[in-house]
Amino acid sequence: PRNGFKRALLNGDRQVGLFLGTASPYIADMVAGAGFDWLLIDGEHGPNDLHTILVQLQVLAAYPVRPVVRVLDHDPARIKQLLDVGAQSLMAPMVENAQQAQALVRAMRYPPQGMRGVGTAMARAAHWNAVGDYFTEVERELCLLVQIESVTGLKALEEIAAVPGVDGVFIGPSDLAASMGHLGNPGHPDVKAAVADAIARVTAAGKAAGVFSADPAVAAAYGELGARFLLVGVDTLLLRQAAAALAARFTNG
Ligand code: 3PY
Repeated sequence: PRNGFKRALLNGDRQVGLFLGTASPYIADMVAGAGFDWLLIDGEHGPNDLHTILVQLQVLAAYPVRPVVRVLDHDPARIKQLLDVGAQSLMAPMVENAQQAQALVRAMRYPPQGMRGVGTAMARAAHWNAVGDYFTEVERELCLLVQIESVTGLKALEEIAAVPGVDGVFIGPSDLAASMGHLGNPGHPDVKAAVADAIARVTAAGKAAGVFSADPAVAAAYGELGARFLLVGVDTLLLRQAAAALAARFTNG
């Protein structure tokens, strides 16, 4: 099927999204209709495994919202399994040079362009086959977002963005803050300036820029600067904040 997330990025349409950090299909179901354009199933920091990711993808398939899976690491074997269960859009953390980006592209492609193995236990691919030829469609519809979130990565931004098969570059403010000596303070003015500069450079390179901020004003400002795919919140934080606010009404004073 067509990858609506990738099309939106190519069209220059803004995509506003939420982190799914709980590994829960119930939470995925609850927020799927909330009005976000995309949801990031967090396989890097969330307590996910292949099965929890698969179940969330199955739940989200019933909704127009577009799922993206953040991978644990760059392991081609894990990437192969995620693609085989039907993930169309992947986001890879901690990319610091063009070689790493190229390896991610190769992990997502069949030979001769890449090194993805050809499996037959492809439940979701079978679904793709129902509407077209999987091996042709997969080349067109798979989407790769790479994360730049270190000072080293920022230095190599242009070479990373230029890699064919990289559809978007996501700047990770929390890790970038840590890398810049401001651990825990992604709102530090130096970090915000570095993020703004990176958004401009990714956009100038002709690729879609993405970024996260749980502060809506900061997220909106990054959007004004040209970030095309935004993460504006995290399910875990929303639940924690709402629960704490409700409890406080009855326990404080
Ligand atoms: C970061 O901010 O470092 C991210 O990867 C997004 O949470």
